Formats: sequence, structure tokens, C-alpha cells
Amino acid sequence: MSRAFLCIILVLCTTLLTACSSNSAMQPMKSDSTMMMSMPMNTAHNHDTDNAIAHFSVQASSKSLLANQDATIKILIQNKRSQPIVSFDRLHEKLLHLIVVSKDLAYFNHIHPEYKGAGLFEITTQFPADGEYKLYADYMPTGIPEIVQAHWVTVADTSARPIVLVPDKQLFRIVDDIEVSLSFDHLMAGMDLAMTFTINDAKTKKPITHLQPYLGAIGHVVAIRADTKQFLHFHPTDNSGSGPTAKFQTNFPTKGIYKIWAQFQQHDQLYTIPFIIEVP
Ligand SMILES: [Cu+2]
Repeated sequence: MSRAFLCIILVLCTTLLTACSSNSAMQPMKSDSTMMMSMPMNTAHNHDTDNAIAHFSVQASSKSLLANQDATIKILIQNKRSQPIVSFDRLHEKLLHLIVVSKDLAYFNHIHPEYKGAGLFEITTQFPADGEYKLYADYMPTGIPEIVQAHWVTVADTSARPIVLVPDKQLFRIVDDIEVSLSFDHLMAGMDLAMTFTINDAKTKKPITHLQPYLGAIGHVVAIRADTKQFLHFHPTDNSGSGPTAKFQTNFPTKGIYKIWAQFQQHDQLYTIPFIIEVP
């Protein structure tokens, strides 16, 4: 895929998302087993995603939705006439990617609900603590460009003070037995830029050169702006690499503080490496 095309897809996704998240998507919602949530995300807008609407529902395993208890997330994809959309194209080997983040972006989970047929995706998961969570569904109905639609979920008590995101002073992280540094050729909103991760063994400091493909690519990167209104899903410029560097060509459409999660795999272990950056 050419870089230009990649960027167009990226910008399109984020534009649609920001356009859509101005209404119902931003409403925090209480969710429990007695109330099945189903919220159209973008019914008021007149663009391509009107042809596909993700209806989210979260069902608790007990009376109310609590931290560290099973919760079943159902995502029903319908067209604007409320008929299920049944055919999806694979996007990085999966029919639907679900990113779950806490409101303060401290928590990140990238999961893949199972397709049950008739437009319905389902997965059982747990939320690690009380608070508000945003669910981003990233999918591609056959014949429609990639879509990202989001939904808020409230888990139990939300009185806890959120953590304020502070940009990392050094873009360097150790996660388990690997160390990862992040660099940009230049970092500015609205400009095409190259984002490069360099991965070394944390003990030996030797470059890691045997990364395994994860979802058909050397790695996957998600970035979410601190206010959660901008969601970016980056794909590598070269799918065939195996380390120690992983390069992503991208574009942050707006200024602000972003949290980035890079995901790489080696020895069948998946690593998720977070960074916090400020895009000027
Ligand atoms: Cu995914």
C-alpha cells in the first residue's frame, strides 16, 4: 500500500471519528445487566459511515457492571435501515478490532470480539477498576472504507480523580525483557512524519531481529489524544521486517497530548509498550 493511500485512510478514519463523537458517543453511560445499552453512534450525520452503525451493549455477569468481573460486550453492526450488515472484510487479519481504554488512558486493551453472524460481534472481558471506559470498534464492512466508532461505558464508582497525562521526558521504555525507544523525523500536527521504534533486549542490549508478525505486520500502533476524541491506528510502512526497527508513516491531524501503544511480538509473547507524547 502506498504511503499516500495509507495516510488518506488514516485521516479519513480520524475525521469520521471526530465528526461522529460530538454527539451520543461522548455521553458517559451507566451500564448494568438490567439495562441493555444500544446507542447509535452517528445517526445524525450524512456521510459514508451512516451506512454502518455500531450498536454497543455491555452486559454484566452480576447485577451491575463491576471491576474485575466478567462483562460481555456485544457490538451489532447495522445499516441505517436497522438491518444487520453481515459481510466484513479482514482488516489486519481480523474482522473487528476493539480497543478499550480508561478515560485517563492509563488502561489499554486491544481485543478481537468473535463474529457470531448476522452483524453481531461478541467478547467477554473484564474492566480492571472503577471508572469510565471508551470502546473503539475498528472494522470494515465489505464495500465500505474502514470505520472507527466509539462508545462510553461506566464501571461502578467514577468518583476517582483521573490521572493527568504528562508527556514522557524520554521516549524510552522497558517492558518485560525488551527495551523500546521511539523517535520521529519531525513531530508536528498535520504533517506526514515517520515514527520509528527501535527494540533491544533489555538485558543484553542487543538488537532484537526476530520479531514475529502480529496481525500480519511487524507491529501495530494505536494513538489516542488525551481527550479521547481522536483515535489513530497506524500500520507499518514495511510489513516484512523483523526488527530491530519498526517504522510507521503517519500524520497526527491535530495538536495535543497523545498516548501511544505499540504492540510487538516475539517468542509468541505479545508486548504492549506505552508512550505519552505532545504533538506541537
Ligand atoms: Cu486488533
